[in-house]
Amino acid sequence: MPESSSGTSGTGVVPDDAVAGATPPRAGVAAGGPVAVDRETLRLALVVGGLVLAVLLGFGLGRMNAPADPARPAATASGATAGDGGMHAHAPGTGAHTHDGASVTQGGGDGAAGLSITSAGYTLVPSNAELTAGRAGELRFQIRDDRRRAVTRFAVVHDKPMHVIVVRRDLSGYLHLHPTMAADGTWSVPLGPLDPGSWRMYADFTTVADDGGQVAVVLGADLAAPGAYRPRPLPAAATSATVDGFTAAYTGTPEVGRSVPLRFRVTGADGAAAPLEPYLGAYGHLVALREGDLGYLHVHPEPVRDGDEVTFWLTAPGPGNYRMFLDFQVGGVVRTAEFTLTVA
Ligand SMILES: [Cu+2]
Repeated sequence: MPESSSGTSGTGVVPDDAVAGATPPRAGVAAGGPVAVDRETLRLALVVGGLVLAVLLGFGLGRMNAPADPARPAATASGATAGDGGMHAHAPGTGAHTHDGASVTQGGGDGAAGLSITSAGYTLVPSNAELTAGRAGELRFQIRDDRRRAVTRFAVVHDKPMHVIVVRRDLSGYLHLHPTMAADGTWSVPLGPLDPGSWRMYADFTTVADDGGQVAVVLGADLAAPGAYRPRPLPAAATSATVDGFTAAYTGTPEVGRSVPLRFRVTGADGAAAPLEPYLGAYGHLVALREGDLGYLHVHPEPVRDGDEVTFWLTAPGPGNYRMFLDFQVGGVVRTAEFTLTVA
């Protein structure tokens, strides 16, 4: 079954705090300027400003009270719906997401996600930002809403309600984890021994609001594993990678700002196509992280294979180096092939 990829929430409900974007300009601005104004002019300016405000508010209220289109999801408190043509306000820092098929990019401004610990009214709160290098531990965190309450309603996307990526800042040591949630909204997952260094975690999830609206969010936070950190240089760019005797290779040339198909093929040691098994609702799962700021890219898989090939659609947000991580499953074992990609 085709499932919605994690970056395209079909409903695109706007969080309540998006209304902050509609804050009207302060009336006093109208009376500003270097020239001193007399009291009457100031009063007039305030009156005019007030009228303009009243008109703006009336317009906004009119929109809120407009008859609901039964084909659309219910309006949120901000009065915005997914069907208002992208003209509504978004909270600063809202990640890239989709409204009626049109991509709306906020915050980072270029389509990379996971650069912020708080976005779209949600905040990632790790319980243990410091880990002990070299010893197995546990990663625990909550997702809190804009009233500091732990969120407990999540949509299952790619077979899981929560996807966590952990990677060291030099883009080594990639882990793709699926924590479990306690009733109080605390997520936890065992974490194997980590090499010392500065690590980054991403929580990739879709919340479900009381009205059923869904918001797809990727939040990121730094984790520290104290110890002697020797960053590894990024391996050279390549379109094939070998892991445990399997070779994954792709064709396609990513471009800045344009969605381009990358077609992956996995072969076994004998050179024949490996019998890929569905994993996370697809025949592979691909994450790309940007060198320099560790911006996180959603990469959307085609739900069906094209012969032996699995296709992912990648939009490079800008030139630079990326590390791509392809999870695939053969014989019940999930492996990760890693590629360095240079986008000109
Ligand atoms: Cu996952």
